[in-house]
Amino acid sequence: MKPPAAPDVCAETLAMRAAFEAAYERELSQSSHGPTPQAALHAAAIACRETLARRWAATQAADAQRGDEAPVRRVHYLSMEFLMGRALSNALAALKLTEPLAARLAEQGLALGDVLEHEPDAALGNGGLGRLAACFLDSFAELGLPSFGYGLRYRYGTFAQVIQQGRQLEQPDDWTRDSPAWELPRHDLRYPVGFGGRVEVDAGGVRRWLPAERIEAQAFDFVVPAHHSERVSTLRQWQATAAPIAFTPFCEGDYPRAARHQVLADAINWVLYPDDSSEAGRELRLKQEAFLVSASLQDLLARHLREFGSLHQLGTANAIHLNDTHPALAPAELMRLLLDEHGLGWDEAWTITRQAVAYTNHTLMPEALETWPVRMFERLLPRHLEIIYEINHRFLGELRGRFPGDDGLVARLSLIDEGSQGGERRVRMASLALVASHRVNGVAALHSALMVQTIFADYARIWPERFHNVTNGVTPRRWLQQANPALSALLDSRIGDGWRQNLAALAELRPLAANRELGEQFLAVKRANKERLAAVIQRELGLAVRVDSLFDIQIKRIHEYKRQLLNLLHVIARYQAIGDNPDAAWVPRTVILAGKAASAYQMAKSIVQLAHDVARVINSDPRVGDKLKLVFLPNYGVTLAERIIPAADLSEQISTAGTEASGTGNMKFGLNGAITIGTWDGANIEMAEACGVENMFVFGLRADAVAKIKQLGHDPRRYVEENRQLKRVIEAVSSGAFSDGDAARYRPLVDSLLQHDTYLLMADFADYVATQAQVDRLFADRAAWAERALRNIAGMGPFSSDRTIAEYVDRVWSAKSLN
Ligand code: T68
Repeated sequence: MKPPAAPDVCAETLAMRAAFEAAYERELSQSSHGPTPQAALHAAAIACRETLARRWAATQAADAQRGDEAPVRRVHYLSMEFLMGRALSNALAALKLTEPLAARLAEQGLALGDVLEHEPDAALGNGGLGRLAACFLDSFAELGLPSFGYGLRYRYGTFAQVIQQGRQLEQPDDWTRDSPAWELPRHDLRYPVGFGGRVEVDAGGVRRWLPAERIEAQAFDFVVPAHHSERVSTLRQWQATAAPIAFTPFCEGDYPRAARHQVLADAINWVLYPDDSSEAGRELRLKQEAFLVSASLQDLLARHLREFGSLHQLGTANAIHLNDTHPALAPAELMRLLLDEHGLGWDEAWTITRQAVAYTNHTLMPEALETWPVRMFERLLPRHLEIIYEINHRFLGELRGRFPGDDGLVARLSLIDEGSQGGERRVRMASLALVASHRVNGVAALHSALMVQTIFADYARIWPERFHNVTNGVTPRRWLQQANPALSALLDSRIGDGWRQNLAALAELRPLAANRELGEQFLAVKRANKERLAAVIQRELGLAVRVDSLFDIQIKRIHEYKRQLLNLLHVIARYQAIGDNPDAAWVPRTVILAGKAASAYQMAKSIVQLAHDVARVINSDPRVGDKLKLVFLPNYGVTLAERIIPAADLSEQISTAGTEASGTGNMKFGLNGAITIGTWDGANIEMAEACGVENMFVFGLRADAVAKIKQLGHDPRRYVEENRQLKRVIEAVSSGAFSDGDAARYRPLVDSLLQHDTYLLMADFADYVATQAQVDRLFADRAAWAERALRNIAGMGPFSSDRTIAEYVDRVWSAKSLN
């Protein structure tokens, strides 16, 4: 946490600006087409990158550890996902270059806003987990934490969502094609990663892995600047490079064979999360995880050895953080490196591993906990499997000592699922992460509590000290300062700009929340943001929406537990009610959805299609007019979220209680003055506590009631029979009212609701609809709405990722003991 020596700020700033302008002009002069927005974007990125590269070197020099002094722990954040979005706007703001560049662009007849729009999103993540990792990089820099984020350099990110006739199609997102050259390639950082082969035992009993294939990992650094210092943080992403072409097949004209190994290596970097519905997809995913883990740990070890000369302090000088179980191979790989490559004994290697490793869980769904078939491990990672067996052997031995005769406990806690129900034997990655970690945390208070009561109850019983909570947060630099400049300026004018660095300062807004003038100003800002979003909707979908209607927004991955379907059921109910009584005083609403469905998740895709079918019918019904519109914005991502969130009046956070680990969209909306309609779930609960539950719209069953209903047996049909409104909604969907009479289209969806209703939509429907009516009433009173929105903003201080990272440092990464 040592900042680089404080420079003479003014001289430094001027010198940096001059260097930026010179680099910008130099790069632009290379453009064949003159100062086009694309050329300006590229030139500005390169010019920023030069400054970032200098700051990177200064930060590394400041963070260098020495064996003879107590080191500040360096954090290594391993994550398969980093949902970075665009970088230029953030970099310009951090480097205080926004104004100079805007002025220069104006001279060239360009607008900064247009230039920024040409940057593609780095969409290297699925959802909240990946975006959280990106927020953490921002906070690492801001808090001056010695750190590295480690990820994979995906060529196509996730996928681009295209809607055709109301259905989601997935296309490769070729984001690097026009990407400005942000990255710093590190040609000197290359590590071999092995796959397959066999393990040999020599005469002395020493085991040696002879991989059948070796793929080289090369580092590319993505530099993330702090806004209030000259520190930067690093996202180091690995690129696979294979050996050159095979010459003999090439000479024989068999080019596919000559390059086959290159294609296979290349595939590691193609796409995030290849469709796991096929064996090939699953195998590729495991290879990706192993590749990330091995290259990152080799990098860590090389740095540590350079600085310390030996490995003994590795566990106290470094933290290795597992962002969910996707990098949970790390303890096995670290053990392999320490034992096989560096000759340490088991006990010392295990102590180091346990000191360094910590794990965050992001989901309570047992089916989402990662496991891998033992035979796939044998084939790809035979030495790792041996090490996992040995860890398990020692762990189960201890367990038998502590709980003699409790075979059930041993079977439940084993790192290997023996496949007793006729399935194949599998490695339980969460168990590996738990056994190897000195700290395990959930991401919101309820989630952490449920984690130790449900999925990890047995582990929590034997190691209660290991389990902690660290509630998520989001970076105010991107999610307020950058996404909502107008609201940021309003806040600055009332409470100063300290909130950008210390979000707790938002509490100063609380005494002003009832101020009429501020309320009016807030509503004017909101209206301007809604106009911006309305223009996007017009451009994307050719649909005009009323800017003074209530913008009711749900944006997130499409998943049954997140209950976009409940939202649609309410929209249909409202549509039917408007049809019955079109002349009533309806509060006009625009319901906006966005989100991607995983490519193999049929139910989620069906929900996307239903949204489009319902939208088509409602939006073209003349009886409805402006009273209700339904909008699905395609290809949800970080940049679209930056446009949508500042325009929201109402934030939909309606997961079944006990299913959403935390949510972070809820925080972004709150920060931007949207009022939440939500269940008592995830971080909604802590938001209600911080903002005042009376300032939110809370509805639905609580987690304990959900558990009880499930235990007693849920009968969804009873709710349908007893509620005429719900019955009519379900009948409309199942009879084909939204699918041109095609009653088969939504049969699986309706059957699932009527027969199982796993996520209790039927049980929560009535309360949800009644609560939406309260929303209408409040929205009709503009001053009261503004006051509540301001009270929400005032309460958002705790939800900064700066606070989250400070807690990780305190509760997880500094923890020295080996409980
Ligand atoms: C999310 N998880 C939680 N998982 O759903 C959300 N990727 O409640 C929480 O706020 C957030 O994590 C941050 O803690 C995800 O986003 C994934 O995207 C995922 C799941 C499986 C595999 C890959």
